[in-house]
Amino acid sequence: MSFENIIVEKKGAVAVLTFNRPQALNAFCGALMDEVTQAIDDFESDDTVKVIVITGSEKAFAAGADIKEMAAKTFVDVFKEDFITRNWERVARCRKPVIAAVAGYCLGGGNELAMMCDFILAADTAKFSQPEITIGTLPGAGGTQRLTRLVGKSKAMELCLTGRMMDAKEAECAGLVARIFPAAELMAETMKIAEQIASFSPLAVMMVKESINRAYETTLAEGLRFERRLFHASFATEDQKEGMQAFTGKRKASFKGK
Ligand code: DAK
Repeated sequence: MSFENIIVEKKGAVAVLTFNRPQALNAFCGALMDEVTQAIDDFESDDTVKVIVITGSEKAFAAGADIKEMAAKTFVDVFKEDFITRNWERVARCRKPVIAAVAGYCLGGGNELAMMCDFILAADTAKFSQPEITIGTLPGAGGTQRLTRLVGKSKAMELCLTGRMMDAKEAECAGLVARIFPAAELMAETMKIAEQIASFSPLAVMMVKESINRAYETTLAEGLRFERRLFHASFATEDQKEGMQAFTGKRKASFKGK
């Protein structure tokens, strides 16, 4: 499939998906989200892709869902067609690690999509907000839920009720962002981190991802049991044998995903 609103590149084991709708600051129209869904499907079924990076431009990761596309819709329209639910959750269901590399505006649905990724790396120019309140609505793709889990009730409430923008430093202190880099170094640093993750056992990587995500869905006792079972299961893989033998033999491990 050829894409009009995103650019997809493979750099070794890392697939990079770049939003490419500069005329609208990468606002997410339906066509763009369909392309994101298709691209993630493609990456997921390609065994040579180990890690996915999602990014935008220097000016904007994404300025949110496309307001012009949404503006005239009625309640009946959005309710009947289950508005944009169909193609919005694919990133959150991806089993491979997904990193958001964010520079510039990361607003509304843009921030919600970044939060569906496994972690966010930010340029020092990044600005985050949930501005839906300023246009008479509220976050619709997890903003009130994922943001609250990441930054806590008080800050999520203040951000969603005022719609104000938060800079990268504040976002890092609050727990939304994992690390910050100078804007000019964002992609190089992101690729280094992605390549490092891609060099590990893809099975262990998937297990880590499943286990951490389980922490959001269950009690501590259940989560610990889940982690223990996955830990035990990792001993059924060749990669665990290879990793531990390589350590003992003082050589670099070569993981096969088996
Ligand atoms: N939608 C459509 N066009 C947008 C846009 C957006 N969100 N953001 C910017 N643009 C367009 C502008 O209209 C302008 O187009 P032209 O006028 O040149 O044709 C162009 O991008 C450049 O924008 P500006 O001229 O405004 O640029 P500035 O540098 O002056 O300002 C800005 C940048 C980011 C501060 C400003 O553009 C802005 O405030 N944008 C709107 C931000 C916003 O409110 N975003 C939240 C949208 S609501 C759901 C899933 C998701 C959602 C809901 C439901 N479900 C699964 C159910 C999400 C909702 C949202 O994200």
